Amino acid sequence: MTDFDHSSIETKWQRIWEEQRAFRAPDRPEGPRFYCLEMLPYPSGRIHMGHVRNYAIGDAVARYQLMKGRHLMHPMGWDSFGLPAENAAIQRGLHPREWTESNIADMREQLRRMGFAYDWSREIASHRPEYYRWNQWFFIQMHQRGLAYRSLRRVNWCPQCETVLANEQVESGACWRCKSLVVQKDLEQWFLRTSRYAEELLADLDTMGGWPERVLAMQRNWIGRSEGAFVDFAVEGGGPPLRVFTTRIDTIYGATFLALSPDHPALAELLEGSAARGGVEAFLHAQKQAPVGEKLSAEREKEGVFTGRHAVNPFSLERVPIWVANFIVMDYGTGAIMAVPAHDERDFEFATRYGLAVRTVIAPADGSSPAPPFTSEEGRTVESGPFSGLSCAQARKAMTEHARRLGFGEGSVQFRLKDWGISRQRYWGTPIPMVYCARCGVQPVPESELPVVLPTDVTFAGKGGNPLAGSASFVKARCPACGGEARRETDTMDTFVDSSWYFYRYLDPANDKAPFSPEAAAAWTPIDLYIGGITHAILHLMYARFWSMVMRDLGLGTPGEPVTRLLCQGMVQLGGATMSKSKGNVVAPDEMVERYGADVTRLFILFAAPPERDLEWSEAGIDGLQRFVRRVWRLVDAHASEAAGAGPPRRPAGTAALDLRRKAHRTLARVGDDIGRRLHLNTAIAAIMELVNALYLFAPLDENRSDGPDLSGEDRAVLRESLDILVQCLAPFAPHLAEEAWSRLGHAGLLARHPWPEPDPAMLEREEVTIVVQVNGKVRGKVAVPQGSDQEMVLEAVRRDARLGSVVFPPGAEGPRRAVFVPDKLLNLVVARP
Ligand code: ANZ
Ligand code: ZN
Repeated sequence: MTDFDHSSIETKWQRIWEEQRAFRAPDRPEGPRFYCLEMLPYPSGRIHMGHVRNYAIGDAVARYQLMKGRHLMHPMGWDSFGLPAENAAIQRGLHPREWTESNIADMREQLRRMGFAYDWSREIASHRPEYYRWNQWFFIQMHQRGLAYRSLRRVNWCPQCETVLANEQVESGACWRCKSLVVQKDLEQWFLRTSRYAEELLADLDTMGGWPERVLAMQRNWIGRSEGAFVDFAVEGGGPPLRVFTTRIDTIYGATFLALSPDHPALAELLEGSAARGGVEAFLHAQKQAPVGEKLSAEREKEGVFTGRHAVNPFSLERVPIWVANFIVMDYGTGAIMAVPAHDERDFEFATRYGLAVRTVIAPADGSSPAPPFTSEEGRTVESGPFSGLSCAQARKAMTEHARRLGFGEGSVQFRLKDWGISRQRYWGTPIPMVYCARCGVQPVPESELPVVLPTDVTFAGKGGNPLAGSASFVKARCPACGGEARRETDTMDTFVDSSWYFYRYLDPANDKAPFSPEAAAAWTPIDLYIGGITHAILHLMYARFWSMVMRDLGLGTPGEPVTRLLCQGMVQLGGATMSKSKGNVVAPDEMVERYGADVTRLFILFAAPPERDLEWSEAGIDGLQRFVRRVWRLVDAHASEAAGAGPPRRPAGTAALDLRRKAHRTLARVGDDIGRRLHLNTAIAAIMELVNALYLFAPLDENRSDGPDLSGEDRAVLRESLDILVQCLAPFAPHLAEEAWSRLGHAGLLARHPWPEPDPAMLEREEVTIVVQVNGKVRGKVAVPQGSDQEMVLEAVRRDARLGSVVFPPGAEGPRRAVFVPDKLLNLVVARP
């Protein structure tokens, strides 16, 4: 009897897999292939449990698909640009590159110790010039096509750190780092025109059946398509009209005031000569102190001020006051609204606060008269001149048409999806490959001069603005157009750029002529399965989809949609909160691997919960999984020699043997379906545990003997077959144990590349049972179905039954209204008579 020494066995197989290049993907797969992708980690220094979970899920699927005979693409890399490296540089005086490279080395080693089946020859890291030069190349392609442009945008600015802050870095109005008050500032920044693809990004969602419904909903919401209309309100006293965007033109007779964004460009002119000017300017000044961002604006208390001016409602010809209000954002619609307090929550709140008129123009369909605001569209227009008495939808159509005919409005579709601001005033990112020439303006760096490499003569102090601006050698450039002196752009790109296309680079990682070859992209994409956290459900996936569409239009051979099936794994939590360093509730995977081994750690994390669910960490279960691994090992160890001689089982065998065979083949079918189709890895492991129990019952181990019991030749053959199946089923979950057991059972060659066996259909057949069918309380017949059939299957048998079929599904009727089902026994139906 030998113990299972996880550390030597795991190292041994990791070495063999590597020597035999077991997980190398071919450049051009011939025949079926599977691209299994997991979100690449940020190299913070240590692998955490969230990573382990993500990668254990991916690895189980990858290994299964490889055994199923598919060519496997299963790469790994590093999302290695970003702020933490720069902060580490500030705090420890280490260059971000050194810090990053040393973290990558540590983390790669940790991943290797987990035994994940990666093709490490395809590893990429986004901070390396051979990678980020292609970010720059893409940027230039987009610039040429009008997809990259420069524009002013208001940003959150910390005057102390002299840097732009993302919305998440503003904590109750203060800088997250130095706590000084954040102000607003207008900065010239680079944008990518995601809006050009808004319609396609939205329309595709309807065809993406392999994505979780909640992610599709989040993406739909983020794109935020709204059908509505522009309406122009003439300004009393002259000047250009004010254009508003509304989705409810049907409520226009209830518009009692207009509200403009504090940033609305027409304000200056409106205020000229207005008595209210001083008050409005004080208000605008106060607003500038508040952080920007739509979400932040929505949460703020609604405040505003009257401009002293009026406009004219083009439908009712009524005079309405023009206000400025802090809940109107400039970058949606036109930055101006017609406010209808009777039918809109926000407008109602505002009107109540400032004593503005509330006029009801929609009456509920049910004849009731609720207190405003009545926001439902189930109603009819009232007090709406010639448009009264219409349904909301009819009114919208008629009013939009009326405005168009008279030239003061038109239908319009608006998207919430903004163009993507990619400028960051940081060092550790991809330099934006543009130069500024006093004579020729903004010029792209010629492709032959790429990459624009990050300079090394930069000091990291944490303030003083853009670090690249401090490097004289970097800033000084030649104008590509006139050859004169020019200044280099010192902003770097948002790190979401890096992760928008990395999965294509894996396919052709050494290419120095192009980001990747179109042939490689065509051969391997779309990605069959992408696994990662729900936290990336919106931005990362939206950008990745956008980038794929752009690349397709550049002729790079990529599909419009990069990912066929998406799995968002749940969070790993401790004490109800997501494990994170800042919360101090982290359990380090390396200690666990050291103590229990990679196989036990993987089994534990996969068995604890279904992949999509959050997982509450508890070490209570880990001993159980360690015992399970040892039980498997004892079984193999004890029976290896006697099983080794046995051939395949003949049919029929004795009852006990037949039961074991059935169990083994059903487990095999179950595990294959759970991994390949359902992605229910925890139930697959549970099924394997049951098979282990069955094996112990069939061939009990005597603790005092090192070998197994005496079995007949036929029983030995069955035992042997079941052990083989057990070990093969374990291979995706506990690959080291499985390889060792496989070789112990006398097989040559790697189990990792051994074909996944087909279950014997004869062993899957279930016994038939008879189900009594009652209809409206009376027994009307019986149907025979396989044991364990569910309600659907039994109903299907009822439908096909000559007599019962016409009773339960009479022509012209809807079928059963209610059903009570007792598995393997009874189906009780309530059927309406036609
Ligand atoms: C009048 C009205 C009456 C509105 C009513 C709604 C309900 P969605 O659906 O999100 O597209 N709006 C327009 N531009 C805005 C801006 N820049 N900032 C803040 N709010 C703005 O929302 C469209 C509605 O949001 C528009 O329709 C407008 O208010 C407001 F019973 O116009 B509505
Ligand atoms: Zn020039």
